[in-house]
Amino acid sequence: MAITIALAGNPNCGKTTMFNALTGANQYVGNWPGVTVEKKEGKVKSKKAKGEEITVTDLPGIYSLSPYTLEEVVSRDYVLNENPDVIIDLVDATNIERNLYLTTQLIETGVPVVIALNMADLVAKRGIKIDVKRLSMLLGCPIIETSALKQTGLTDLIDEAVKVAKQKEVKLPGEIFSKDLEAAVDEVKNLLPISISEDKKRWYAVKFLENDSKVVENVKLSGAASATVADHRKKLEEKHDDDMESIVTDERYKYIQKIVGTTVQKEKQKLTTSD
Ligand code: BGO
Repeated sequence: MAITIALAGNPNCGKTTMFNALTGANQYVGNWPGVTVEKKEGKVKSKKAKGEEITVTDLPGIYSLSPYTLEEVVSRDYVLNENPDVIIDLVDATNIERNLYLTTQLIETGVPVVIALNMADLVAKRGIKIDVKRLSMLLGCPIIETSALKQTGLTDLIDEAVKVAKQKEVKLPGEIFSKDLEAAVDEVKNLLPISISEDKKRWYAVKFLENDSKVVENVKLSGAASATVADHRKKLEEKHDDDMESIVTDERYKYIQKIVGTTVQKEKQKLTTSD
């Protein structure tokens, strides 16, 4: 079976180092269609691939799947329209809260995600403790600790990605937002056209609530459905006294803080000696 992996992550999370470590010299560089953003693809080196034909597409480094930069649009179009078998989401474990913001969006796209918790060597060195099993359980996706620099965990990462790619069912995320927002997401899901597959509905519902320009332009809703979405948006904005995008961002960060609070013990504070 030929397997396609999308490699996603924030800028500076170690994606280039990881891509090079996985693919070695088997790389092809081009551009994403219609834009001057570099596209890199490669085949996973055979020792790690264990006989499978695995292609890795390196997505541009991004912080979010919003529609504001070319890099974000290229990444989300690839994930939503090209249907890779699995996303490897590279998370810089030394900067976990910021990196998990993208993770919470990737797991909504309906494409299975495996997290590579990268910079494991720095985590150990700095004495940061992460309950990986619990974090994996809370996020609902497998996590493999890696160091792209020291090339550790890479075979396990590819094994896990292949395993997940071969599973037919996608595990969708549990509740991330507060009750009222989750209820609105559920109702908007029911208004989406049948062209949107069940596993992608959550991502599109959130985007319709945010009034995401590209989604509104590309996915046509009936007049009545659009009015219902606008009504949900208005009620939530009034209740939270904020605009919808900020509400969603805040709630993602609150969710991340909650799960990081019970799974990550930050580095010990250095004691300063006063003289
Ligand atoms: C420099 N562990 C450690 N310790 N470092 C890592 C790891 C890891 O697992 N993975 C990556 N790095 P990119 P993006 C650098 O370049 O792959 C390091 O943006 C330096 N350079 O070596 O470029 C990696 O593609 C001088 O560090 O990330 C790189 O995602 C001093 O993380 C940086 C210190 O990796 C970003 C580091 C001249």
